Amino acid sequence: MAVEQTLILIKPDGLIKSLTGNILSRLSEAKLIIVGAKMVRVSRKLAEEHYEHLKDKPFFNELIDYIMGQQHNTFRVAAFVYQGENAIKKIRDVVGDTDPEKANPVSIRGAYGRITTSGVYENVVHASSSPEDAEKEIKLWFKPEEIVEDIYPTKEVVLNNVKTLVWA
Ligand code: IDP
Ligand code: MG
Repeated sequence: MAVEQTLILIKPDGLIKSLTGNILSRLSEAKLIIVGAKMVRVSRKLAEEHYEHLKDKPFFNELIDYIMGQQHNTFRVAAFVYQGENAIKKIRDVVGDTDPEKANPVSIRGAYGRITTSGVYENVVHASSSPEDAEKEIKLWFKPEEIVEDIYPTKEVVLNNVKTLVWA
């Protein structure tokens, strides 16, 4: 089985409900290692790039507001990169289905998610769903220096006379 990386976000509803510790405990059941972790203030640009594949959906604008924290008045998400064998599926199993009503009640989304009256699924966490998505998402949310292992190729560029490492 291949060693994979996966991006986890604790969305604004997860933070405001004080579920951070609980979610991290649940994720630890997957027996993976954390190779990156930080708090992020989500710009509209980052939100739109992250959810680019959903831009034609009727709930897209609301989804962008949601991940930016507009609905919960808490303008941050917690971002983590987990690594290990079969990491993507192991984490998705603990996280549960996209729709909190369909998610297994013992999964994170089944236990803590809800469907708002306006329609967006407030499902507490994001988890990458394929190796391709994981790579795209991790490169979007993290700089190479913020990950404690060499997971993807990097290159050195000079920005304002300072040598900086970026994703190749
Ligand atoms: P995922 O988060 O399980 O990978 P995606 O299809 O990538 O699911 O959707 C991203 C996010 O958009 C979901 O986590 C959820 O918050 C929201 N979403 C997805 N599908 C729907 C829907 O049909 N109605 C309302 N919100 C949705
Ligand atoms: Mg997805």
